Amino acid sequence: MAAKLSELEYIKENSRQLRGSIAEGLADTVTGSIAEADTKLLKFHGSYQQDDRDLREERRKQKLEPLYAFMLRARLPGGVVTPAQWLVFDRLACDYASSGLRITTRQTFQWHGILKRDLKPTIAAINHAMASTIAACGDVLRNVVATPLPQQSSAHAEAYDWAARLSAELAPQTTAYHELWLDGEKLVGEAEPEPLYGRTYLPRKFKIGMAIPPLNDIDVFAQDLGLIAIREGGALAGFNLAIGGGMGATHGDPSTYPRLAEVIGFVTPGQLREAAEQVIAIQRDWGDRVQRKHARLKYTLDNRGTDAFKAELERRLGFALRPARPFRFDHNGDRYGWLEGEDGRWHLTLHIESGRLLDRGEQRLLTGMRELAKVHTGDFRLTCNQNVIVADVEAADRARIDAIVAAHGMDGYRQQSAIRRHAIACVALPTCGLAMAESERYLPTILGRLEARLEHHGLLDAPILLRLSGCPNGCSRPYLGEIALVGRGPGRYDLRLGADFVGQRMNQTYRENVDEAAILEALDPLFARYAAERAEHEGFGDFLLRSGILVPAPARRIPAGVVA
Ligand code: SRM
Ligand code: SF4
Repeated sequence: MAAKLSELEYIKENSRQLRGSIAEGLADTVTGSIAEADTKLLKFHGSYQQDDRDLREERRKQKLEPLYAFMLRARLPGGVVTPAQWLVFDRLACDYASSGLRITTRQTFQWHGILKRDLKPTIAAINHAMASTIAACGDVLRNVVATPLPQQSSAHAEAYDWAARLSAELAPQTTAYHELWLDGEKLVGEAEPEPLYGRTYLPRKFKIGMAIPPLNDIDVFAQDLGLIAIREGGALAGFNLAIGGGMGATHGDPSTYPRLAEVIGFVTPGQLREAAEQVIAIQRDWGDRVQRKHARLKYTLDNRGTDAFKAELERRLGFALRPARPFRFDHNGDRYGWLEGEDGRWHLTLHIESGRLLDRGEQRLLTGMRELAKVHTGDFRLTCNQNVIVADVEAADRARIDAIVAAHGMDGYRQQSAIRRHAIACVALPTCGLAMAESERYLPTILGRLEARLEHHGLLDAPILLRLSGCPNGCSRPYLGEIALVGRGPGRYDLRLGADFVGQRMNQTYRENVDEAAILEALDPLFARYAAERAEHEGFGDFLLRSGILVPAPARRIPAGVVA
């Protein structure tokens, strides 16, 4: 007898292409929430129902329902935002959201704390600004991420265009989005067909990211489908395909695990769209629809075999993938400060702690970015390290931009310790329903304590990659941090160590379920040895392995095609 499909498969199947009873739920003024099944469908429209977890207990005591509000996520391929869009997004943050604008680890914006009655005007305003929230969440292809400097060279620009094209062309086709949020015509009768996704969409979320070597600033091996742009003689020759990356895991369940994507071959730009679509289609047909925990592409590959998947891909494509081309990554962080493109125009990368744009004391990030948007003639690029690039600036405008940056306390990248500049933290409490421990709110505290230890050992300039996640789902891609804290419970984390600084080796658990004192106690002697024994330019993670402090963990899969 066939195993019973997961509940969500039935919800999708019966949703009339993602409509469910969302419209009725939005109109119900008795509660701040919508029906449970509709919360699942709402994700496909780019929104999560949440409640303020700081207030849960208090409201329960007062016999009030939880303080429901909605998180909204934009779909911004490659993280590109025009100044006009920025001003709209900023106004929405001020009018409707509770905690400013939040740049995510997939280079887009989130707004938190939007009340049910404000959801429709907010989504409508985002669309009027020529952006969307469709498929920013849900079991579909999510926001396609790409190395965020398209103007740096013509090959960069071309690669970015491909990322934007995939994002647009492989998005769901349902008219439910227009109907619900943009007063589009109401569907009568049968739902329209979804050519790629069918009635039940994908078994699970699907992520595509494009990196342009030597920069792996999007963590290409953490994607379901990673595209490694290959430039030859300055021109874009095509893309290596890397499949099956993913970070999510569940504590205590070894059948779930983070996994790096494997390089399976090379396609020309002309073959890319078809190859990407067929990878998604095979995952649609082969992915596990019984256990959502095992539904990502990484598990499909480990269950069916990567060779079998590749053979099926080539069969459906009608051509063989070419052998992967050599590539080399040298970095997966952002490069701060000014950088000149091939065309003589300039790009300024600013550090935004945890991607949170808010006005706090001297640091008036929300206001500062608004002032920049009022005068900037290029555009903005959000990065997968939660930062922002003021892109495409004429040399003559640099001083004016610098003055606004300094006036609003946004020039921290000039003075901050290297560990601070490279730290990433997921949102976690109070909005994330899955958080087991603090992350974004804890980052400033743990950074201060780590900086004190690093300073003691003369390591303030060592660019150690720190990543914090409030649970093992891994939204800050913690398994690729040289130091990572993965939440276990209030104030308790797994301490993981030993990733490289290029996103090609995962870390391993060094201490399980420990508190801050134990974390600092474990790290201090390692910092001492690193300071005394490291080789020139040797990263902290690499040092821990070379010195024998850590033994290499058996890799599930080694990304092939890497030039050592
Ligand atoms: Fe994530 C679920 C936030 C990037 C793996 N993620 C969530 C939810 C929606 C919680 C939920 O399901 O109720 C979090 C909302 C928190 C909040 O209050 O905003 C959340 N994820 C985020 C963001 C905002 C983290 C951040 O601090 O920036 C990132 C939004 C990205 C975007 O713009 O689309 C974010 N999430 C990631 C990444 C990193 C990446 O994609 O590069 C990962 C690891 C890569 C991967 O997908 O494997 C990631 N998020 C997850 C998972 C684990 C999925 C799995 O395969 O097991 C969950 C849980 C789930 O899907 O069930 C999750
Ligand atoms: Fe929430 Fe966990 Fe993702 Fe952090 S890693 S945002 S706690 S789901």
